[in-house]
Amino acid sequence: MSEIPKNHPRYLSLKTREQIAKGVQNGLVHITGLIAHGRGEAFDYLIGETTIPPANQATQIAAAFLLLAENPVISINGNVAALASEDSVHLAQLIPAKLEVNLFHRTPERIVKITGSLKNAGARHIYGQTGDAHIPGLEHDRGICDSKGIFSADVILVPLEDGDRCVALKNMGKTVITIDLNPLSRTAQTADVTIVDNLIRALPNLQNWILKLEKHNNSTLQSITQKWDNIQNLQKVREFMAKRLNSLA
Ligand code: PTJ
Repeated sequence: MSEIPKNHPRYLSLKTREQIAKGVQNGLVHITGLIAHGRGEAFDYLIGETTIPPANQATQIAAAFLLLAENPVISINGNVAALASEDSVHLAQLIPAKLEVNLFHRTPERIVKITGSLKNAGARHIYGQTGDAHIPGLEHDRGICDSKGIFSADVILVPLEDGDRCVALKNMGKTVITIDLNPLSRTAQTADVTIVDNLIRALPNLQNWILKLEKHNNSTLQSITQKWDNIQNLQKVREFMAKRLNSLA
């Protein structure tokens, strides 16, 4: 990998890109994860590569849902492991929540590598390694999950998810939180809480919201979640993008 000078104006973006490319080389990231990342970069450009107000609001709501949950699970795929193993593990410890490897392109080798990355980041138990349950409606290996993990989760955080799985999880009656830079994706439209932000900003922000909200009792947290309207928040994101594009035109 080439050395990126720290004073490069696009240092963070380039460093993140290198991390994903390295993830492909070391087997964490599926080759199509590069395409997913590129799409994410394009949308990040549109919001100015910063956490915009509606994303921050969605992150606060996500924290409230995760704190109220009885069996919260964070789903980990290759891109998430490559970009944010440490932040994912830290978040799981704060909530506390379970971590489960759940892959679109599932192979035993990738499961071992992603599990290893989470273990190196400090995780003790990682669900999803063998999988003794199946998400109804999802064909083949994409539906493999653990009965004590995703299968029985009440609230699930699925960063960078594919639309099908989000719909299937919703059909199981779960509260689905996603982190997706594309506000138009099927996942973004289907989830209960959509955080339109880069994973690498959203996870530390989510950690901060957990620390702020954990002092509150359940009825206060419930009153926050009850008022939430995800469709309206996505509208605010699109308006932000449109205004920003107009101001630059
Ligand atoms: O590791 P696997 O096998 O489970 O595969 C993972 C990928 C990401 C390849 C797979 O789930 C996939 O193909 O996803 P999609 O359908 O391309 O959706 C990924 C979404 O994440 C897109 O809407 C991107 O805009 C968005 N995205 C990409 N990078 C980021 C992101 N959102 C937030 N932060 C990012 N860094």
